[in-house]
Amino acid sequence: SGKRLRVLIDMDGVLADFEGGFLKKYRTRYPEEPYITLDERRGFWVSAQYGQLRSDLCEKAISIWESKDFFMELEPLPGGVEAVKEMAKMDNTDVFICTSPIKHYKHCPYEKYAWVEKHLGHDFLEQVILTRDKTVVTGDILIDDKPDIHGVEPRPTWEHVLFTACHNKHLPVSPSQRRLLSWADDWRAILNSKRQ
Ligand code: DGP
Repeated sequence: SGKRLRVLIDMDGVLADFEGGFLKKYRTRYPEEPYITLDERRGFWVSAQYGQLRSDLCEKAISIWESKDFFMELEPLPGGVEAVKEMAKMDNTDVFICTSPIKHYKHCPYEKYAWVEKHLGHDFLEQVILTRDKTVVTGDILIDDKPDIHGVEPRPTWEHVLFTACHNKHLPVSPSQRRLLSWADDWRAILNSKRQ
């Protein structure tokens, strides 16, 4: 085979259960307030949908992921950690975790590293890329649950494979965009399709 395959994997909504962790902590902190079930989630931005429900709920939602221990305590999504470990052992394959920290930087960047160390091991910290602009990172594939990924580079090198999440599962699939339905789906076939 030819050159090495570089796989970029998003963290929140792909490896770590941001949506489930958010809802659990929101309901604990604001037990009297209305909430949006995971089934009712639409759109990538949680705060936008809460703001539509009632304008003051936008900042209440934000307060959840800006809190200490929010990112650290996110549960792994089923099969994700195992898939990343298997992928990283494959021949001619480089795996990086490519994740955008929130701009409230007090806890999030530290806790993202701590999460990777806890679930993937200390050595895997070498593979972490924190960036607010994923278009400037080169790779063959980006597995990410955000439907629209834009930045300063108009022609990113990677193919964006949309990872299915509660907020994007109802979106019509454009014929040009491939999906990974979950980590039980055939991610090996997607990787192999990109190998020379
Ligand atoms: P990424 O999944 O790498 O694209 O990172 C996006 C981050 O933003 C992730 O931590 C989830 C978080 N997020 C989700 N909804 C909202 C929101 O409404 N506002 C902000 N500021 N961040 C959000």
